[in-house]
Amino acid sequence: MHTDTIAAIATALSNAGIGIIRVSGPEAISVVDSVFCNKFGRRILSEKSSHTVSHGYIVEPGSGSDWKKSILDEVMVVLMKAPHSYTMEDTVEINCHGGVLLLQKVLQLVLRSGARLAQPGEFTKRAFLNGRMDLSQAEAVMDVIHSQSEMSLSSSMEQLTGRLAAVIRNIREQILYELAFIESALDDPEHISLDGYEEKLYEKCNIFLDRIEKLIDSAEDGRLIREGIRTVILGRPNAGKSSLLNAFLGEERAIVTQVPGTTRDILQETVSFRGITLHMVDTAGIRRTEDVVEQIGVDKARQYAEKADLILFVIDGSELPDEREREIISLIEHKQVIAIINKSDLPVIVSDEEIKRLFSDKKDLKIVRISASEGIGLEQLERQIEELFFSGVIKENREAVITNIRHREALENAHKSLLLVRQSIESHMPEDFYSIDLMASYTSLGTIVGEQVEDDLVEEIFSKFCMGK
Ligand SMILES: Nc1nc2c(ncn2[C@@H]2O[C@H](COP(=O)(O)OP(=O)(O)OP(=O)(O)O)[C@@H](O)[C@H]2O)c(=O)[nH]1
Ligand SMILES: [Mg+2]
Repeated sequence: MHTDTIAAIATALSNAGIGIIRVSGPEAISVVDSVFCNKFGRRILSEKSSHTVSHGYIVEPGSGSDWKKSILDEVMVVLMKAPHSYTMEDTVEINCHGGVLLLQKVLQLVLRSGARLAQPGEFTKRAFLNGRMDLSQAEAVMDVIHSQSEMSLSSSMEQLTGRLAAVIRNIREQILYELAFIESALDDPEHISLDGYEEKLYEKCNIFLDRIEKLIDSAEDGRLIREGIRTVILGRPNAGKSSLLNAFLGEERAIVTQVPGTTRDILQETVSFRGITLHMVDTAGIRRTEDVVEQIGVDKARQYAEKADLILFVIDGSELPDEREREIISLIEHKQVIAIINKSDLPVIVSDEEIKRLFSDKKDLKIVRISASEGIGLEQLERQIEELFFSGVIKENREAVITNIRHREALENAHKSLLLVRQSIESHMPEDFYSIDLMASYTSLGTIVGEQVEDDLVEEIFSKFCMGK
């Protein structure tokens, strides 16, 4: 019944030291065999017996004697042959050492070698269909997973509204138009002529392909979905928030002046260091203000703070804290906070003890001293963030990362189908051939914006599962 091979990242996407990619299906062993070799560069997996662990490297398929140059990660590979696995199919689990980005790269390699990205819950669905568990057990697994990911799911939906969804809806509408046109012409050849239509459709396909390629490119560098730790810089006006953002970026991205209230609107940038990605938001300094525009900025700062994974609270070390600091603290009591005492190049009058007191002795409060304008203490700040991240206290937005992989796959499928349409036109196939691939492309794009019809009950139950389960 299920003849294809599926793969997904099975572990939480926080840079947790180890991440597992699970591959299941009749080709699982050969797929992994093409990207995995032992320390002598030999492909050994197909010779191994069930329930064994092999040590080796993930390499580009077909890298031959040059395999060492293409090493992506050092891994342990667990082999479980059918029917002695969770899905009761041949299953291979790759235990990677790298972080989130690396896991994605390895997964991409596995997908390119013949596996397909698993649907949410598909591993469990196979376990069910192969008789490993009954539906109620399967649903129980689903409940647990679902409750954990509910929060992050809503955030990924948020990210979907906007540019990406608009572009995709637009391409779909145009494809639908072409589909309807072909359909009508075939139905009513007397009134609607398909003369010269081939060239027109060919041109259209080129335009669609071009737009989809652009989306794939933007998925490549993470612009498609904002991923990373949602980090919000808060502080009173003039504390040095924008200077901090600029220091991280190494460029004058945000406007910095000595006038309090310089930043009016939020400013978002992606910052990466030591394998961690921060989605960083610079905000308007929080204070009471009569200025309408500034007030909107302050309100936005509050909203972003609420959704943040990490707050960087910038405090001007050369001035005494007052009610502005107290107000900010009341906003972020339940958040992961790093208190940053800035302007340490000036005579600093704020002590660690005072900050701790302001936070009512919050136990896990981290305090770092920096000078944003002089670039002092940044490394220490980065190390602090790194520590919080690797200890699992703050997490990367998992759904966004998954959504990103899923979108890319859907975009690539839509792209492939459109290439097939072009091929059919080139070889002068009958028009109903175009329809088939146009429809396939329409459907693939629909999975991104969630507008594809799901009528199968089992499909629906299992689609609520998380990836990799
Ligand atoms: N001496 C010193 N001055 C700094 C430091 N960081 C920022 N400043 C100065 O403080 C002033 C305010 O800096 P900004 O980065 O604009 O502060 P902000 O918190 O973004 O201010 P708003 O956008 O108005 O809320 C500027 O004149 C900066 O040059 C620092 O580490 N040392
Ligand atoms: Mg600013």
